Amino acid sequence: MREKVTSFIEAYVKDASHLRKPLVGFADCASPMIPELKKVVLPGHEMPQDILPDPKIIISYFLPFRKEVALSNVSGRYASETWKESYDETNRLIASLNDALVEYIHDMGFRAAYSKKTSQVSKEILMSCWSQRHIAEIAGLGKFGLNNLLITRVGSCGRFGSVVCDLPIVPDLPETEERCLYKLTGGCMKCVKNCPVKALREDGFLRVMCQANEERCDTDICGKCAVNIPCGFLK
Ligand code: B12
Repeated sequence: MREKVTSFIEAYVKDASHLRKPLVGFADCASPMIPELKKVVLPGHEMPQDILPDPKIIISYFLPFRKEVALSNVSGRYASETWKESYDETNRLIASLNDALVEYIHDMGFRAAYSKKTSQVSKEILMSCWSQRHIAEIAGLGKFGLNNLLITRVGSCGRFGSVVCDLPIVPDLPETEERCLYKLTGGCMKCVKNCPVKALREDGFLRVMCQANEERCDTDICGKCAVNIPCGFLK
């Protein structure tokens, strides 16, 4: 089952020229880390059972960008055209992949659904009621770095999606290996230096400041903290 789901996701995105091979992880819906999300993210964070009755597994996937996408966004104050296009294209792909994956799981005789609450709650509450990064962390896909992004074994430059299901799959465990150089050595801080508005700091991330910059870009993006950093691409 695990291989079937992974192959399905790989095949679905293989023609997307801005992406590399995806990573797929499987989170246990019974993990004690899941109820914690109501504390670490928002009290209104959805539980898997809010999405699907009697859920077993959350399929979490990472769609890593190709190096060219990241390289296009290194210089300049705002996001490059290629970065913006890749952002939009990947968001569309995540939506259609989720629908296709749900149908594929139904055809196998199982149930599946996904959260519709993945956008930020509002302009004031810059968090969502389904935090893809936290779900991916529980699914063993990576660990948070100083750049506030989840660093997977292939890097942090890319986007996450997820689907809740009742497939009989043995879940993955959260990773223990740190990949953030700052956390490992106290050095690097390239992501902090890249932030054009100093929203990303050694002592934390000011999401309102980050968002304000993005509004000025007239987009929902900037992404300078995700490019030209050692953890962007690891394999
Ligand atoms: C709201 C939002 C924003 C807001 C606020 C960002 C934020 N950090 O919350 C704004 C508009 C500013 C934004 C900006 C960006 N975003 Co955004 N955003 C989201 C969204 C919709 C919800 C995020 C959320 O709920 N966060 C919950 C809060 C509690 O989490 P948090 O702030 O990260 O804080 C936790 C972690 O820091 C964690 N943590 C645990 N251990 C450790 C250890 C260390 C050292 C640190 C620092 C933190 C940490 O603890 C904190 C509390 O729980 C998600 C999609 C989704 N549904 O998940 C995408 C998402 C997080 N964004 C993403 C991206 C790529 C970006 C940008 C690079 C812009 C772009 N697309 O080019 C920037 C990066 C900013 C940054 N460095 O964080 C990706 C992240 C991919 C990745 N590899 O991690 C996501 C997951 C979208 C996706 N589908 O893939 N985003």
